[in-house]
Amino acid sequence: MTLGTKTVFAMLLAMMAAPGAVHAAGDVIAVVKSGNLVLIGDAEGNTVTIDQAGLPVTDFRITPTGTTTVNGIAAAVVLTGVTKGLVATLGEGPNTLVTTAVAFPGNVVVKAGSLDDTVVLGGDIAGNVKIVLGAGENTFFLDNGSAVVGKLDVKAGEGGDAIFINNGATVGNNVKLALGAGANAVFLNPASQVTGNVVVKAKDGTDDFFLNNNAIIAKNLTLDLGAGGNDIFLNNNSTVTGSVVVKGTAGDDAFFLNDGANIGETLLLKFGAGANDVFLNGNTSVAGNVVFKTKQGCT
Ligand SMILES: [Ca+2]
Ligand SMILES: [Ca+2]
Repeated sequence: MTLGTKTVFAMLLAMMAAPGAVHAAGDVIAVVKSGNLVLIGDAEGNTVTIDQAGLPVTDFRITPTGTTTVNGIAAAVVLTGVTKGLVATLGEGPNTLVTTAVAFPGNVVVKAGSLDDTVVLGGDIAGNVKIVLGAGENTFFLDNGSAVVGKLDVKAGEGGDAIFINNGATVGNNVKLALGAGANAVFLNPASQVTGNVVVKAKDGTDDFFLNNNAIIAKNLTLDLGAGGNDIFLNNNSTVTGSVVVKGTAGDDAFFLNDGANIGETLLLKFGAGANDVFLNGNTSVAGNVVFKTKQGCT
């Protein structure tokens, strides 16, 4: 489609008449409902931070950044009476939601749209965490030293997503990451701990999984990574107390059990076709059986 000079001029006039439509600010409604802190974003990108610095335990401060407003104003809002968790529905994006040193007594649920969203959870969550990020290149961080007492579920669609359980962070129950197609990356960073199972599902695309130094998974690790050249690293002195099952299909997959890493039960690698590599390095241990299944190629 080509636009005539008159049409373009008319559009420019319309834009000048309604500057808000050109640089729409994006507003987040923040309320407390049934003990939950409820955030409702709009169709624009919304950026907000939540903290409790200097506030009573049931009070939360929501601070907008950039062009975002909260309840129509470009300044922090403090809400009181939060006795449960957080329900944030951010709408279309790109959205950024950050919590800093918060303590939520209940569950945290965050939903975002089809663009690139970022969610950073810092603090302690006494319940479960469910993060639904839609399509796009999404990023989720459980920040350093943060704690989720219950389960952690992250769902994302097409697009390369990155999930970080950062240094010393803990999850008290199962971690389930369903990341869809795209080049996804999952990091359980140094000294992080998951008390339950860790299950990662991905589709087409090159996926990477890192259980980094001294990180611990107290039950089983299951990686179902689909096609693409997937790389899996269980790095130095990391531990999976239960079994490790890794499934790939087409593509060159690589599995590394690095120095001092140990697996308490079975290691099962089903890599499908491709030039797959398996490295069991020095001082590593697998207490159960090691089973490697592939259609072709192995070094
Ligand atoms: Ca939004
Ligand atoms: Ca998204």
